[in-house]
Amino acid sequence: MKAQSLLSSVFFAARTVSGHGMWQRLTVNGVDQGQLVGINPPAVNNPVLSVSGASIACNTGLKTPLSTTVVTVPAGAKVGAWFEHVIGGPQGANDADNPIAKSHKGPVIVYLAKVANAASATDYNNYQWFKVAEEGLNTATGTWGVDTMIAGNGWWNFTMPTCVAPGQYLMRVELIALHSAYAQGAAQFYMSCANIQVTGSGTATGTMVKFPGAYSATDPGIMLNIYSGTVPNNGGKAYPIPG
Ligand SMILES: *[C@@H]1O[C@H](CO)[C@@H](O)[C@H](O)[C@H]1NC(C)=O
Ligand SMILES: [Cu+2]
Repeated sequence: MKAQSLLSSVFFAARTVSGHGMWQRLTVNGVDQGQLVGINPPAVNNPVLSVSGASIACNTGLKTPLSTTVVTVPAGAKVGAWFEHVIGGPQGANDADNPIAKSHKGPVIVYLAKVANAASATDYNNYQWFKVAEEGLNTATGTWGVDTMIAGNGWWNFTMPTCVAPGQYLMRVELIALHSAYAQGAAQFYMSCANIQVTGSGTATGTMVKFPGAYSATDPGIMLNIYSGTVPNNGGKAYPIPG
């Protein structure tokens, strides 16, 4: 009994450390911009757990030196966001937790914040963010944004809306893992921010939020039990995407 509980706690610890992932590469209209180019993920793949701390904006413990490359994204472009288990991927087919552990069900959400100079923009908590893309739960199939990303070998793609006004932005791509979110403070937030220049003739900006500020620990999309028995389908109910 003792040995068994020790074994299961070791197993649990290993899962906790190894199951995470992070966004660390992007493509624009199919053109690969290169790993860690124009994008600043954390050095370690641990999730952010507090929605009220500074880290909820663009993560913490960022890999250095920060990339100052600014990636051009035409409004209307197809953008690919690539998640991997750790920095230094791809991890190969025998890493069952690449790009992230399959238990990590939840949405993928993309925000932009207008900045004066994306290459040097690090005042993350003071920017005004608006949402440009999201994928939550498909209640018909029981699949989440994370499932789309895993099925795409780490790629989660979206279209930059044509209406986005040209200029320099930080682009925040976020994955929220909800497997433990039945407890307050246990939803796992995985995000990185990229430096981009949007081109085009759009004029729009969306509804603005700040990080921290956009989320509350008890939001219905942040503190919830997604399981129906053992099935992580939110009981077939609509999932309210945060933000
Ligand atoms: C998503 O983008 C990646 C990288 O550009 C591409 O290889 C992949 O085919 C795209 N997936 C879908 C479903 O369009
Ligand atoms: Cu995890």
